[in-house]
Amino acid sequence: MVGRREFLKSSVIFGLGALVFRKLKFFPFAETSEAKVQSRPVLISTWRQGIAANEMGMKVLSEGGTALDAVELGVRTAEDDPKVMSVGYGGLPDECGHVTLDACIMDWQFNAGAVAFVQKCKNPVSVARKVMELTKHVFIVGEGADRFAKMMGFPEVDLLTDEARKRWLEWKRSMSQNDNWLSPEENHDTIAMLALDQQGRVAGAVTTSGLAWKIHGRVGDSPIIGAGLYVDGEVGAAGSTGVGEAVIRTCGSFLVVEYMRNGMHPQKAVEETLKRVLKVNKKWIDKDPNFQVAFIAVNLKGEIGAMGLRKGFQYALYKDGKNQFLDAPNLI
Ligand code: SD4
Repeated sequence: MVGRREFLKSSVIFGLGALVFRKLKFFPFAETSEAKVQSRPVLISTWRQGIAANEMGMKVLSEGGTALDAVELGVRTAEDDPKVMSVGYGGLPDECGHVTLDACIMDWQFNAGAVAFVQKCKNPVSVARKVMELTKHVFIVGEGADRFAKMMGFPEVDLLTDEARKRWLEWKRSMSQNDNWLSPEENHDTIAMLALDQQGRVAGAVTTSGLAWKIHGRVGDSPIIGAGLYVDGEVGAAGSTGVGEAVIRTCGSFLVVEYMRNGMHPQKAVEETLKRVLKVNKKWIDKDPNFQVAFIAVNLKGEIGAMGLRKGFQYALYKDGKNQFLDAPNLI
């Protein structure tokens, strides 16, 4: 027979075990003693359009939405704005004059969705979320992605605005042997957005029209899980902007998250990742003074990281009730 003392002891052990199991296994995002909350919620987004995205994200959170809702609706503000010419409707086209959009989204439980080479829908991030929530797939591209978007009820839209067409014609007219085709000078403003909500759930989204004047069919890092975005509910999230090829070669966002998993502060994690990007891509970076890559990151404590390879990377940070537009430090 089990004595009363024995029974109590095993109940306590079982109870503690269940608590640990619950926290680590099913609610890895729940607060643990190491992941003491610094400040929540936290929203961080790349470039100037990050301000509006964060604003929207905070509204979504204050109305009871999750981190995932916040990033989806946050980045849609850039997709919908034709003045943001590197994202969504009004984005600059490829060399053939076609606007092709890429996006992805990921939550704190390794659910992920992505679309690339979308040409008829202005909100690829929401299509990516449908891929994530309604299919067994992660990534749908091209005609299939447009077809899927249509099936999901997204209206078909002509993404090329007059302004974007004008810019494309000017580029065509001024093409020469020496022009810096695909130079990132033209190519800022992909939006990557990360959110840590009040409950400690972390999520991210990235959406872009990619590098302007790219070869028809080219896809960059932005919709690639692990490159343009990575989220781990036990660790945090990271997202990127800049020359996608350089980020793909290093699995950039995944690397940032892995560095954080190994105990690095997000700022150190983005710096170490940029060092890797520089090492791997040196022959291209040395040749082009505009070659830019940048990362943002957040961990479960609400600590953030942001850094560009070169000077000029800016980001928006909503933290402690303030939405600020900030200059990030640079590596070189
Ligand atoms: C791409 N990473 O397609 C994107 C471009 C970008 O800021 O981020 N521009 O490679």
